Amino acid sequence: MKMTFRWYGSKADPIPLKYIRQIPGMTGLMGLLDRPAGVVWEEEEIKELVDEVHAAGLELEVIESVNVHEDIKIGLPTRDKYIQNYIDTIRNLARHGIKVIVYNFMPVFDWLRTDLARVIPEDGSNSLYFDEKDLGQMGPLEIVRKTAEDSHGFTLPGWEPERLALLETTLKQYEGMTPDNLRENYKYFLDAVIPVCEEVGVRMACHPDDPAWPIFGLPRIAHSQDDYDKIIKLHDSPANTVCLCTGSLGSNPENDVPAVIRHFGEMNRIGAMHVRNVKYLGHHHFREAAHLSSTGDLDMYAIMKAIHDTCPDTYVRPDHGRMIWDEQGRPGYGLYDRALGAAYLNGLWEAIEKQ
Ligand SMILES: [Mn+2]
Repeated sequence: MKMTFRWYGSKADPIPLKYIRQIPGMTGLMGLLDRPAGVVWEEEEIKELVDEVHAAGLELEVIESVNVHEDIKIGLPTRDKYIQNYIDTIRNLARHGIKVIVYNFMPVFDWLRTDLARVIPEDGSNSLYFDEKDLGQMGPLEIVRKTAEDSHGFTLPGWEPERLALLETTLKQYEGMTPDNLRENYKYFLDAVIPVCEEVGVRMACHPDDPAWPIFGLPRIAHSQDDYDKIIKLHDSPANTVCLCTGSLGSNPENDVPAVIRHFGEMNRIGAMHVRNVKYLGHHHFREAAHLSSTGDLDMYAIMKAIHDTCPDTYVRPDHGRMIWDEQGRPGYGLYDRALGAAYLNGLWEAIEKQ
């Protein structure tokens, strides 16, 4: 296992790399460049990021949030241009040592929450929260506006202003699209990019829908083991993999997360892991919890054991943390609770290794 940390870059992330380096067992980052979907990530800017990370004594082998342009998901004629840009980005990333690209194929919405700073009554910290009942009163446009207001001036991945301006139009373009239609468009994309990945030694890792069920009537095709079996078959290759996010899949109690890890781990189809815990509060109602098993409803030991047994060399990062100790920052991406999460996951790993 390579323990890593999501980092938004020195211009956008208040957490200095030297702090990340000081988390015990931290080997590298899952980094990103804040670029709108559809553009080419240029070599110069990739090199600058990689050099900066290496200078801090960390690795950069995983890049996240290379977002797929909506025209590709909708299947518009303009998609070929954006797919070519995606291919150019893959080649540029590979030239600078990137081994895994984490992305998603969710229509319109990346992850969705109804509250970004819900106070946890037990300890006074706060975390990301979702209650489907709250969506009933808010339409898609309202929820997006609220998310932007709640995010302390940061741009959340998937909620870039460029995309939000077009939200109404984009929602209309998805009207009538079925999951099978979306999968056809997904196959068109994978058929173009996966051969390039094979050639340059990069693995694409698809992040699950979060939360793990359909929202706003949009087709969503990545929130269960069955869904991922279908995705992998769309273009069968070791380069077509899953970014197995325990908190996203685990938001739906019907997903047996350790079993899903074992299933895809044994197939060598896990490109990267996001590991975090969730607390169920009711039907389609949850909040994010500390990583410790007893603070939520996922069995973190069983999760780490499944990684250990089936994909021990994969990249892992602690996912969203709570905001604790009065830290101000990007919701879900503070330093303190994610550092605690990494330490806890490393502790589980050491115990499993020594058993
Ligand atoms: Mn995740």
